[in-house]
Amino acid sequence: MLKKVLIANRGEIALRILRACRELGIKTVAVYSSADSNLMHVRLADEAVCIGAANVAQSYLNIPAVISAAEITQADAIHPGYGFLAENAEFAEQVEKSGFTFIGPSPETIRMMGNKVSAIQSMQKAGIPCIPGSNGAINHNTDKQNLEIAKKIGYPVIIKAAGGGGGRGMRVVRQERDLLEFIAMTCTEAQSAFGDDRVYMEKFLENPRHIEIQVLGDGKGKAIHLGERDCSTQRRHQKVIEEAPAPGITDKQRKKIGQLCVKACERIKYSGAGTFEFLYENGEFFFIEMNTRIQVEHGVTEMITGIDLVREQLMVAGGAPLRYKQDQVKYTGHALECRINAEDPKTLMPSPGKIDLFHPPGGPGIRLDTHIYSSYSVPPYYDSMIGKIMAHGETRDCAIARMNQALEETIIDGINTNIVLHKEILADEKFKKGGINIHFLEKKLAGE
Ligand code: MV4
Repeated sequence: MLKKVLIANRGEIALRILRACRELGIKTVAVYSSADSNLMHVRLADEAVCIGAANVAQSYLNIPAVISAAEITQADAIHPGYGFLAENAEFAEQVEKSGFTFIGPSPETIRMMGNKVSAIQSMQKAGIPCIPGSNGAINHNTDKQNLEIAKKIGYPVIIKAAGGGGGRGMRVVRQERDLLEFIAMTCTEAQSAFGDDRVYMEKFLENPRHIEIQVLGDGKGKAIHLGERDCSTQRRHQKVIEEAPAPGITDKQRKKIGQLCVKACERIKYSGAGTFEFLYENGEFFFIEMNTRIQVEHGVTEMITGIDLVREQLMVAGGAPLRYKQDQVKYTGHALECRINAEDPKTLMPSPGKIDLFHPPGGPGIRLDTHIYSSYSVPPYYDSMIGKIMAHGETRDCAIARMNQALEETIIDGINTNIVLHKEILADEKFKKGGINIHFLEKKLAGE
């Protein structure tokens, strides 16, 4: 079992990891930037090390500084959380070369999934349904070949950067006369953004939902899935609300796609928590990417399954087997998550500053994951997400009612937040009905 874990992150997820460590009797090391000495988990950790300046390049992305902190505190493992270094294969490799356990899959798996072309090829081989497309990079094709591929797929098509993901480096092509120019532009942008000019082509799905499958692997060839989450409520590729289960997905569909993901994980001896991202349209799942980290929205899965995903990450990294067999994974009720951001809900501009008063929501079925407290100052240097309110209930309607009340109870004075936006979404008839697609929120905000 792990004895001491260094938490290479900040904010609510750092606190979440600290809590899981405490439950397992694992000592904790917080690392923080000079702008973050007021963080709650820094106060609570057994040890804390300042690793650099406010700028992320000098602190949370500073690989030598993080590894040095693990060395001086004699930690035996590093949990990267999400964002920052969580999906950096180079980091995972250096962590292991320095003699520490990386809490996550192998550097090879992270690298393979980081390149979307190799991720799709590997998952297609493993039997995961993928979007009809070029089956690989198209950079070295002739113009004629690319025109033929697009014609065969059928317009509209989308050109995506192999090094992209999360909505970066993509371009939709609606007519043949734009194809070659748009491929060239996407290549140029991909080279400057990701240092890799490889691009690939897929059929463009007009109105999909974003549904993802949570998995856990023991790193030795055994894996389970924990069902799906619907993350379709997003704006500018930032998720706003997530829920589980996905409205309208049947037990039969869940079982089928879940089993395919498990098989793929077992094949690559996946270790730890992971997520298969799918677009879902007309009753079909299409793989787009795999995330090799714990995700922001993991809590909704925890609420409906009762399984602590961060504890499982720590246990598996310590060499323990998975605590659950697939038939022990049971789903109860419905859960929603509202991401609370320190931002102006109209302009989307970040709203850092001092929180004069914070009053958390509570009551049956409510979970709040946040690091904020009254008098905490939200620094301007990092992501604006300051917490997540989750609501669980027997039914989706019950979970929504509980979430409405939780949003009503929450007081965050001194900064702007997107709580008003959440209230508007929950009151929307289309949202209440369930099963909205990825364009719902942007259309709603545009007044459509
Ligand atoms: C797509 C797509 C439609 N067709 N691929 C955006 C983020 C990245 N993970 C993949 N993305 C998309 N890929 C095909 N073939 C539409 C999107 C997309 C999207 C996907 C998930 C959640 C929100 C989105 C918002 C805009 C576009």
